[in-house]
Amino acid sequence: MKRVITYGTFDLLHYGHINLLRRAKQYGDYLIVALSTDEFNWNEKQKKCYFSYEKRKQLLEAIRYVDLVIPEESWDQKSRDVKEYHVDTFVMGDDWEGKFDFLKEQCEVVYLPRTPEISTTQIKKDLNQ
Ligand code: C2G
Repeated sequence: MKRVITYGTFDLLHYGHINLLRRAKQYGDYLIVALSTDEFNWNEKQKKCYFSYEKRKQLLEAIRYVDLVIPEESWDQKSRDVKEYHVDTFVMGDDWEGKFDFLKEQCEVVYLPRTPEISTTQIKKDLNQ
């Protein structure tokens, strides 16, 4: 079984996220999503999520491409996760291009083109108009 992992906040889940998850799953048979906790988002990304970790987890678990959701609590857990979950392929959107190349010693690293013209930030801006 080929195992894939990806990381993110996935707040205000949208089709850009789904496109990423669908393509990530094509690299294997089992897709793990490491979902940023509320604390990690606030402390490390200065992001205030609209939906709580539990709600965002519930949404992700309902997606056909997703097999397991685990918490992302720190920037430096990736290497440990790759080992612990026997990951073959690490996938991220290409806004992170090159940032996680250190994982190449442990697994395949793939950066996928982001879906244009959609982001949680843009959604929030549009709703405020
Ligand atoms: N994404 C995408 N296209 C978009 C928006 C997002 O492909 N239009 C991808 C991002 O590149 C990322 C994933 O969807 O791979 C999740 O996006 P975010 O929730 O914004 O994730 P981010 O805040 O970048 O967190 O340790 C890594 C971080 O947790 C990544």
